[in-house]
Amino acid sequence: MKMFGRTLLTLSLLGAMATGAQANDKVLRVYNWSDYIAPDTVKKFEDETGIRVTYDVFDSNETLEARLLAGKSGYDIVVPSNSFLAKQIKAGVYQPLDKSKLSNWKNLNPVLLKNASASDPDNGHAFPYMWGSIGIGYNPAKVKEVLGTDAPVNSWDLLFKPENAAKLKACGISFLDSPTEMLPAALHYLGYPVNSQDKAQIIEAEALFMKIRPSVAYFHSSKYISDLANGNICVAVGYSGDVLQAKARAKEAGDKVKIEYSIPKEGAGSFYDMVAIPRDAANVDNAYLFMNFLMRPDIIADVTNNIGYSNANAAATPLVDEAIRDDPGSYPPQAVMATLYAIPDMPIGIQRVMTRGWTRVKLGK
Ligand code: N2P
Repeated sequence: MKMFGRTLLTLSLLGAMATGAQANDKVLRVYNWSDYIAPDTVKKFEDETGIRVTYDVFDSNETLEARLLAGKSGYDIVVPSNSFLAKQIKAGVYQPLDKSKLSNWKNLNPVLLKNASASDPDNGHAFPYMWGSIGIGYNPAKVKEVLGTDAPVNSWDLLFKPENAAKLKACGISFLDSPTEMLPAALHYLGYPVNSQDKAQIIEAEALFMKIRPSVAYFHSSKYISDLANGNICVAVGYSGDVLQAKARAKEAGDKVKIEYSIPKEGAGSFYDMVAIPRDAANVDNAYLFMNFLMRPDIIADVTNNIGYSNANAAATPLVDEAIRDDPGSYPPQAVMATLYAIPDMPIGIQRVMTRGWTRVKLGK
């Protein structure tokens, strides 16, 4: 009997330890783009589930990829762009999705799912979170001051013509720090395929950047939001929603600075950012809960309403603020959509060529 009692005690102790372990397991580690979620999204998830979230941010696919390929990233949820996804799936970086754990999958936009399936057949590893374009954020007053009223703000000429860039230097130009997104913009401008693997063409794209390099204040993929908003720079090549955030911040700060976003008439790059679970994630069940949470129309509409990016959730559209739905930067009209090209998925060897070229551009030699 005593023995039995002790066994019971042992069992209940083990039970308590297991519960304790489970309590510690109520954690989730998320690695997302900066400025890419509503201020209270994570807190709402924590309050509803009791799961504690560690939320870290990056601002380029290149940074995320380096973490993922090194292995043991420690993250349970990551958000690569579709242009990096296919390669990473092949490298075995992600777990296949168990859609039976994602009851809200039905809310996703089938057209966008189909588009995203080009990098992930049957959407087997990831779902689209937000999408956007890579265009030009600018301060109309300052641009007019240096280039006059005819400044080609609706064309890549604004920056790729060295004489324009040289004048804009006075008020500040920035580009994204991403070879895989910026070199295709130059290739496109030069009339080459955006997914060119021809090294001579890539070198020409690099040379185009070299010509305007002395006029560029910096290459960075998140700093431009506040710099545009507070008037420190006047033109930034950036992500659609980030420029819209700059516009909103400038407005909140007293409306002295005005910011606009333009998708150049020659066309611009577009991306889907995809939510996925790394192969070695430690908290897979919690990752599914978070994914399903992000697929809720009320949650994801609130994210869009805060960050200005279009989400990929059809059921959420009626909940998106009309001002955002009507903003051609967030939801471009069909004719503009037709000019967008997908940021290409480049083989690793070409990606390396681009990265080396980009390092030279940034160094200016
Ligand atoms: C958020 C940028 C996300 C869009 N700051 C780039 N994929």
